[in-house]
Amino acid sequence: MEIETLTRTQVEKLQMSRLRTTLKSVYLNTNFYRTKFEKLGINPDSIQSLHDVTKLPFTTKQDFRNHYPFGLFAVPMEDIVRIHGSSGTSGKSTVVGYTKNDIKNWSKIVARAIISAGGRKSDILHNAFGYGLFTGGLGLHFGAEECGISTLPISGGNTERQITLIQDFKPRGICGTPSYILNIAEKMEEMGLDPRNTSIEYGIFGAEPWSEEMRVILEQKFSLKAIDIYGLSEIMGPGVAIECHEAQDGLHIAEDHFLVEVIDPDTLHPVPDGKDGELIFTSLTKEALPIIRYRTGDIGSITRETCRCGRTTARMSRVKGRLDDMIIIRGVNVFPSGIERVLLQVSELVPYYQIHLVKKGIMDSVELHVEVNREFYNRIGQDMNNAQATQLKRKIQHDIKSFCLITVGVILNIPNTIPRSQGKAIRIIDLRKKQILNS
Ligand code: DLL
Repeated sequence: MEIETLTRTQVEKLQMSRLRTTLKSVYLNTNFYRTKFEKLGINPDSIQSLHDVTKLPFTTKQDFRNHYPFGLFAVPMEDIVRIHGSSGTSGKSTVVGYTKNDIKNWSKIVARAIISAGGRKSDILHNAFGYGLFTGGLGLHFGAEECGISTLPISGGNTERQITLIQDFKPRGICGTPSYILNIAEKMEEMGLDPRNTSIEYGIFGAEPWSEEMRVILEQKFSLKAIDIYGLSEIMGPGVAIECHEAQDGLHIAEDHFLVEVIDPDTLHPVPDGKDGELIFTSLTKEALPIIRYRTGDIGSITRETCRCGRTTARMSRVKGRLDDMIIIRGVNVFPSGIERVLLQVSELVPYYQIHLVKKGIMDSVELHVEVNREFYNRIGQDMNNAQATQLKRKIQHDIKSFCLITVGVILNIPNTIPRSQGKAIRIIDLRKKQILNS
């Protein structure tokens, strides 16, 4: 697509003109941004180049909560045609809205993303992202329809039925959270089916952090190409960025709709390309909910080098983790994806795990709950206290210490005991407050 091969000057010219329109809209139509701008002594004309964006205020999840439900909308409710929201597990849910035009743009962005992943008009796409308030299901759905793809709105859950439909309908593509797609593979294996024998050639996976090791497992299990898709409801939903099937080397950002920055989350200053920091997005075309410098809490880096596929759009790295999920043990910072990378290389384990944060006296510590595979379980005579099991625990502790630099407790679980995900996997269970309350 032409827009994906513009020169940097052309991209920036387009972004600047769209940013101007967005700034005028938020200044005129939302009390929230007008007040923020006035406090900083700026107005839309203060931004004369893309370098000036650092003068603009940030927007945070808390701002969404403070203006729950519709306080950040820049158009009257009669122009809103769709509302989505987050699950609200960590507070009041985040509510987002779309005009007709926003939905059209979003569909086009996701259509472009599906093509980038290797999708074609003649495909059937098995869409196992959850339908509902979550943007995953409907986001992929409208994009796939925009491509002319036959879209199966199966949503998450009811895994045996998903397997029947995969066998009967023979989709070429599948999408869902990586953890749920893994769950489908496991169920197929339990049923005596080989996931490698399905018709599926590509998978579009995202909505949660996942590692290169998880990619290898999914690609081998299903014999497919696994493509990473990124997005967040506050900015739009899935499709903000996606890998290309040609290179699978960084996620191409839809730069005609979103302006990306990377900052140091402590100093809030920009960091150079290639260096990790917090990803910040500004929407450039949204009508209902234009957002300025949203602090995603997601850690990654960007590059503006042309990709092997020929696209010139800026690419972001795989998200390493969310600031909220960062585990800090005795001054060492670790993301669950770092722990995942180690666990997924241990051949005696299945790729399911949970990280429990607990208090040992006054110290925070980490307990890794992992699950052994059936072969190992049978080999050790189903005795989780025997010498081989103890040796395995020590090996995992050692590997985690070498790679993540933290000491953890390891709890081996018998097969089929760690909860399987139907959508976004819950990796971290924080038991520290509970322990304090109970003590
Ligand atoms: O998860 C939108 C989405 C749906 C993206 C389907 C991709 C596919 P939220 O529920 O608002 O929206 O959650 C957004 O999920 O800030 C990241 O922390 C995380 N996330 C999303 N995609 C990825 C990814 C959707 N590919 C939050 N890798 C984001 C890592 C991701 N984390």
